[in-house]
Amino acid sequence: MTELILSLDVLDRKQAVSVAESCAPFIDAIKIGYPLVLSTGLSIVSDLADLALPLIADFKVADIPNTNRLICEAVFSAGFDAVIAHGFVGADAARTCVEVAHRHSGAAYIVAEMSHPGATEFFHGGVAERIAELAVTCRADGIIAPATRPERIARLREIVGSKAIYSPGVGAQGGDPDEVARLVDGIIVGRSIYEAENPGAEAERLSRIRR
Ligand code: NUP
Repeated sequence: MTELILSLDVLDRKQAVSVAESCAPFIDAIKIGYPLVLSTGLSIVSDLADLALPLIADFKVADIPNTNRLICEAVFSAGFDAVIAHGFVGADAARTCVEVAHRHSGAAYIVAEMSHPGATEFFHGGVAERIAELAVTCRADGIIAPATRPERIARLREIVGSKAIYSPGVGAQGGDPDEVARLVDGIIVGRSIYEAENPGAEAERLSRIRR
């Protein structure tokens, strides 16, 4: 069954908790990034803890190994279960994120190719493929690949095999959940859910169409 991951990019703490609560029965994890953490602080992690859902820190960590280590230690100490890191920084820096995650019994996912139109400027031409290979070599738990380009997901699947692929870009960015759900381990959905009149109902609808 393809997982459904809520991307909780709202800025208000109360709204974040209320959207998360209404979606909780229909989702498999919550992804939190800079917008929410910079608005509320890391205490949002404890506000969401009662839901007992895995929390993924989408900080796209992209620094030297030592700084990546410090960032990831802070992420897991705050109570997150997984972190998203960039792979273009190289194997040493990406591997540091994976090692810290695993030391905390958590997971690390490497961004192989991004979903927005501009991502093709640098990720295409072999770079995404090389990052996917790096994710395998570094023993990452999976990769992030674009729901906006199913053919690219299929190509990256050839490289990562049974490793998890999580895919943002469904809905607001144009990706088709039906098509993408067949190719990936989890779809990541933000605006289509939290901007809906009834976020819980939208999450329930998406949870039914996933394979
Ligand atoms: O390539 C990526 N594309 C992407 O949209 C990598 C990501 N991590 N994301 C994130 O997924 C993005 O920052 C946002 O948090 C979420 C997609 O949200 P939405 O387009 O469904 O609202």
